[in-house]
Amino acid sequence: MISSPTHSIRQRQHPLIRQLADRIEAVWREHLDLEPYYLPSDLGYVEGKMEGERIVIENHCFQTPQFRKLHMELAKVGEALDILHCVMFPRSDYALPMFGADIVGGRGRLSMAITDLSPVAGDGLLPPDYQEQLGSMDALRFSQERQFPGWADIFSPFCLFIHPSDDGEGAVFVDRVVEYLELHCRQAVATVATPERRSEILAGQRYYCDRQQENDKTRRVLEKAFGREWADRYMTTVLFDME
Ligand code: BLA
Repeated sequence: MISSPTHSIRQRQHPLIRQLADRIEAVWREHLDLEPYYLPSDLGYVEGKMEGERIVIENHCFQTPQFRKLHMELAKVGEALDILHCVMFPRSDYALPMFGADIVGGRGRLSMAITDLSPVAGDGLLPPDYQEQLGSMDALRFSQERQFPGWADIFSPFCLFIHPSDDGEGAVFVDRVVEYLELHCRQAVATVATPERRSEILAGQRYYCDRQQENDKTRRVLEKAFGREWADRYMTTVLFDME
């Protein structure tokens, strides 16, 4: 395992993953006041071996006045698996939902794409402004929606979870991820802190992270390359950590 970047894996990712990574960073830069966020130094860039295939993980992190951590991760497992993972963790005095996206592809095709603005409020609902704006977006139809696993009770009714049938659908999906992200950034900078809701928000974020940590598919990829202990540390301190 090494932890010093040689060169970015972005250029070698599926074109839609590369494009989404660039667009996510552009939206963040346009709307938010970005400051660096430092991961433990051995976890920013990591390489491992999985059944003879090289796995490379590259993390990009920032913080802002509204967000404790903006995290985008690009991962590549040999030629078989390209992954983009992104989560925005609001500070606990901002009653904001969790933006999340996970796109998996490989061998030139996308196999899974999910994005959501997930509620963390005690009533389980998105703030009214979010419901209104998400509800007024054109409904999209994808040819193959995917079935949610059992742990996925954290997602909102606006969650998109699909198997893109081709790059055309993939591109429609990517555009919608960017729309969710822009909505979220505009809302976030207009949101007033509510420190009195801190314990409610922390409980909601804790529930979100606990459920996400039950994703065996992610865990298995990491365990095979880095072992059980490392995978657990990574899932609880990098992918889904708490304030
Ligand atoms: C599924 N996530 C997956 C899959 C892989 C990963 C390989 C299976 C793809 C498939 O079934 O076609 C892998 N994702 C990773 C890895 C990392 C990663 C290795 O981030 C990190 C190194 N997952 C998230 C976020 C969401 C999410 C933010 O990280 C949602 C907002 C959801 N991923 C999610 C869901 C599945 C998935 C719901 C399907 C799980 C299932 O079908 O059991």
